[in-house]
Amino acid sequence: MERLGPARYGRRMRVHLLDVAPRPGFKQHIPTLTLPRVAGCTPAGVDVAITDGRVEPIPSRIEADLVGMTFNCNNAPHAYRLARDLRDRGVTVIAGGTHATAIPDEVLEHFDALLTGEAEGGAWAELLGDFAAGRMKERYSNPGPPSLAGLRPPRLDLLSRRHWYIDFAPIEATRGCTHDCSFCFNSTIHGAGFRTRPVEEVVEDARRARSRRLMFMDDNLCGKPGYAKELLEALIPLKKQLFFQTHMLMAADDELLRLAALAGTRAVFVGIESFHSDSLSSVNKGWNRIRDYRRYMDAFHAHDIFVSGGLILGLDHDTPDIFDQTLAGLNAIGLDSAAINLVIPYPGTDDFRRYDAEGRILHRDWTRYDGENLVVRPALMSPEKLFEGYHHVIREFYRPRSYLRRMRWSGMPSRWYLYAVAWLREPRLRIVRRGLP
Ligand code: B12
Ligand code: SF4
Repeated sequence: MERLGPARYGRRMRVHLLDVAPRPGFKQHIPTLTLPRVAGCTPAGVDVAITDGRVEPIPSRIEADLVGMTFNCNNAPHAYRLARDLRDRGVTVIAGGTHATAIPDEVLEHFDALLTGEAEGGAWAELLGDFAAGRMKERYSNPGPPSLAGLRPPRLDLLSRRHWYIDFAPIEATRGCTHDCSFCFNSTIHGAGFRTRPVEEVVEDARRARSRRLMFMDDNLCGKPGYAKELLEALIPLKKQLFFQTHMLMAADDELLRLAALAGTRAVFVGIESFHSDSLSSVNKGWNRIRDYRRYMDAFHAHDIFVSGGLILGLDHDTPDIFDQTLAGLNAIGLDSAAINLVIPYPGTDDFRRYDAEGRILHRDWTRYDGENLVVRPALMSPEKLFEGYHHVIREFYRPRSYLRRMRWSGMPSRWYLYAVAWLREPRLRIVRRGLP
């Protein structure tokens, strides 16, 4: 790896990486992989520190030559303010990550430079090299998605140990997805296509992990069933517990489920999205077939795998019936836990451009682009009806009686703790009176 010399300062360059959040929350978080990965591909000779704003306060004085920030859309306004303060104090501030990749022109108004796409592959090293030589440009990116073979280990050692993280080791095996759902950010960050890491390198990371519980940060671990089977089989001897995101179609492959169970899979997150087939087709997810949901859930449960599902309310074919339809559907398939969100077209996506062209974007307050607030005018109901129905679905789904009924029905008594954790941590249970613009 390239080494950066002390040419500019007469000492080692200091880089501080920040995961921006307005304030640390009270709940524990899963350790992030994003900034440890960026730190991992930082050239030798540079001192790197990480502050994860979700779990620790961002220091009021940062002693660094260069600050690199990552942030989601809803934390962007806070990141912009922070960048302005740091730049006023003479610190060079650069941005990276999903939001910066999606709308670079807006982000660049607040930062000295930005890196779009992934840090590996040379782009980050080039930025730092140019900065050290006093010739930093405004924009950096790789010519194409970098290879995932031989990635340097993520600097998880830089995450603060004093703060609240759940006992999980973050890990990744793939990037990208084999699908192209219109609301998803995947192709924006990773480009089209699905890349996999060599199985032996993932297994080595799993072996070295400090926790027994592995949380895969992949978008769709089972996007390529052949690769997933090879990986899961290789993980069996490690006797770890696995948690990952996958598509529903995984449950159609019994061999895959069997290997997942043997490898120690405890829970998966799947995109259910909707119980309305036209709404599914409208977001390019017509391949999710509602008639198969129940069969798939039974298959996951038969292997003792807890299933959390993502749902979106307010899609373009949703009428006011969607709320009861969704609740009936959720109870009928026996989904264990759910992340129920309102439609959020993230700026920079085709969905955003379409809603904008139709004059349906209600506001551009990025802090409210979090799935709990209304962002677009629904097509077939009033915004008030959608907001009310959204809260109704959450209240009913998490009503202790219906929750316990689904828990008994799944036939997984050994997984009681996952139900308890999912219920207690569900942020959407805060039934708040906000969200209408
Ligand atoms: C795993 C994951 C989670 C996990 C864990 C998050 C964590 N602890 O880090 C969980 C389940 C908790 C989660 C929750 C949420 N998530 Co999430 N999540 C992801 C996912 C699938 C992968 C992220 C990841 O770790 N990738 C692996 C790392 C290595 O890659 P990376 O983050 O892209 O970083 C690389 C590059 O982007 C770049 N880079 C990134 N930052 C920087 C900074 C600098 C300075 C540089 C140089 C480079 C750089 O270099 C890195 C290495 O290559 C992404 C989808 C995706 N493909 O990005 C969504 C995603 C990031 N999540 C998203 C959202 C909306 C959420 C939630 C708000 C959902 C909700 N409504 O509750 C919450 C809030 C989380 C929070 N408060 O932080 C959105 C963000 C959209 C946006 N622009 O705002 C995404 C993009 C999914 C989507 N909808 O398409 N998430
Ligand atoms: S299947 Fe999931 S990860 Fe893949 S494109 Fe669709 S929403 Fe994104």
